[in-house]
Amino acid sequence: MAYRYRSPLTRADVTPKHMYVNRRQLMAGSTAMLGAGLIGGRAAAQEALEPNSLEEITTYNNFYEFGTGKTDPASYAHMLTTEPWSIEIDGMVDNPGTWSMADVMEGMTVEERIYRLRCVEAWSMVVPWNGFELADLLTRVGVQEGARYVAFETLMRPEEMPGQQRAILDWPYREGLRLDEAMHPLTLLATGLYGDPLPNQNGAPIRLVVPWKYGFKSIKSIVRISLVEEMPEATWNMQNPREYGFYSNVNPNVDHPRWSQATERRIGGGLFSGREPTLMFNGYEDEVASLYEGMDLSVYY
Ligand SMILES: Nc1nc2c(c(=O)[nH]1)N[C@H]1C(S)=C(S)[C@@H](COP(=O)(O)O)O[C@H]1N2
Ligand SMILES: [Mo]
Repeated sequence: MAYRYRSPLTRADVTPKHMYVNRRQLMAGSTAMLGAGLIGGRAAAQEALEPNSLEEITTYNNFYEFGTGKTDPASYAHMLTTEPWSIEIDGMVDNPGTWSMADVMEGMTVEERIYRLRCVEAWSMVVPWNGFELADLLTRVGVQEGARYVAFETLMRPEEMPGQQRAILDWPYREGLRLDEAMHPLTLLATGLYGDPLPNQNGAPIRLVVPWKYGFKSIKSIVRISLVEEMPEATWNMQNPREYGFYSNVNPNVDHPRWSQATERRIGGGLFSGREPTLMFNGYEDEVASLYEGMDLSVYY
């Protein structure tokens, strides 16, 4: 287990589900398990993920709707109106329609999860997201028999997103997951970070977070979620299928055609810190490797 939930004691508005889980386990007197380095079957000696600062997380971004530079989103994303916001949920679902943010959030428990974010450009960050499992929303929506993929779309609004005034990408930004990936408990819909609402440059008001995949799979400012039978179009995959596969699982053994994926540069790591080795599935191998059993990951990259 290469990630852990971290105490949000200073972030009072987040429901820290993991805290009561751990406390309950401790109260059950699992001293023997602790001694053996196990809590609830998971390694206690797991690496602590120290999050990047809010400053780092909000000033070094990829959000091409606001330009291709790393600081463009911080400069221009304030132009985006995020209220009111609604999500079109359609395709093979029992309850299709226009869901307001209030509808989406109803009954959802927002918790904090600290995840690694590994960009395909070989830099990385650690981000304390606030969100809920995509699976919880999909369950409420009612996924119908025959649905095999989930497709996502970002807002198309060139007057507020200057990058969309140019054909940098085939707008709107689109992404897709296989249904089992979408239902995986690590897959989040994030609505905040560091206990506050999501800053626009990070994908307000709601964005996907899939921690074992390269950052570009984590689509921002979502306005449409469709349950479909066929593998959906994904922006970077369409743009350059040789460089960006549909799966885009973090994999140090499969290089990008133009650079190595074996290591990464941690943003904010300091001038003298070296590159770190990239971990299989970004460190979430124990949790997600089974999704890809029997697949040749150099073919399905
Ligand atoms: N709509 C949209 N979503 C997007 C992108 C984008 O350009 N447009 N960039 C992706 C890429 S390449 C990365 S690395 C992450 C960055 O997320 P962050 O800015 O919150 O760190 O967002 C992803 N989601
Ligand atoms: Mo990225």
